Amino acid sequence: EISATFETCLRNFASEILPVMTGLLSLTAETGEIARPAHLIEAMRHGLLNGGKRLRPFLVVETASLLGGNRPAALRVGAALECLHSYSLVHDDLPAMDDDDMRRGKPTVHIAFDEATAILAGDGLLTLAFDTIAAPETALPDKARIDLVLALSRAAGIGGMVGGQALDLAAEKNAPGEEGVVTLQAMKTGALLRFACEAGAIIAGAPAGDLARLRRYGELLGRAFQIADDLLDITSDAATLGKATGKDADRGKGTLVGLKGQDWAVAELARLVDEATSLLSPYGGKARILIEAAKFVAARQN
Ligand code: GRG
Repeated sequence: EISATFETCLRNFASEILPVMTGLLSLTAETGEIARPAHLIEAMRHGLLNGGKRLRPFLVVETASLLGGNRPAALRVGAALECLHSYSLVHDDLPAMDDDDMRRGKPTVHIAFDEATAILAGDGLLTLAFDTIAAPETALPDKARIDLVLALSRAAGIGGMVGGQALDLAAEKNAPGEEGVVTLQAMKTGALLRFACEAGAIIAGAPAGDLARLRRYGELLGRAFQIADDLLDITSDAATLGKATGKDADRGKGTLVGLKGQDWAVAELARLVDEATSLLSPYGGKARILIEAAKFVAARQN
């Protein structure tokens, strides 16, 4: 089960990261900009600041902290990653993709504004992520900032999230087998979670061994996140049984839970948490919060 202390930690963290994200959307002298379209900024604020668990920035900051990284820098990199994650949600909700009206308990950006503005707000958030990491205010050595930009480009790009989304859309016509599902999920949702954990090691300037260990931890977390997400879809579909749409009925087909069953999924979640726990054992008590994070991801209810 999830510890109440961990949930409090995550909520407190969400309050800590909020002003950092808000700051990214306010005009500063350094950027040399003359003007910004106010309605576009409003739409970006709507997509970025309206709730969310802030799990990815939490992982950046906690993995950096485990390895002695600079906290203000980790907060900025975490905020950048949340900009990129929020962009993916804004675009995923568009009529051409998942066509959702609600996100994080509020109307989606294209409902609250309009479709063209939602596309641009997503583009703006994506670009802002890289601006934020590269900017000198992210007080890290040049090498670390370049490594972060490169790692995030790869996690978010054609070999990562965007490629995974394309495979997912293709899977609607041509159902993939187990291996195909694992690959597409590792790309679509796993890559950003893995980046979050490796970012902490890059920020801390950690040795290759720690980097590899945290990448692996991020991979395990990504798998657990996706299986938990598939289980949540099934339980939420069961809750709305009778008024299920065609889209709802399709869910589960292209997932590991759909292919291997709920009992397998529950056992696999426990196995992934165990593997994450032993992976982090060299760090002793310092890694406790990351072990709690793995348990939270496996057992989350939203
Ligand atoms: C449109 C380029 C593009 C990519 C979309 C990540 C993604 C790819 C789409 C999101 C669709 C979706 C609901 C995937 C399931 C996993 C997921 C990313 C859920 C949302 O993440 P949470 O639970 O959300 O961390 P919060 O709101 O807490 O940030």
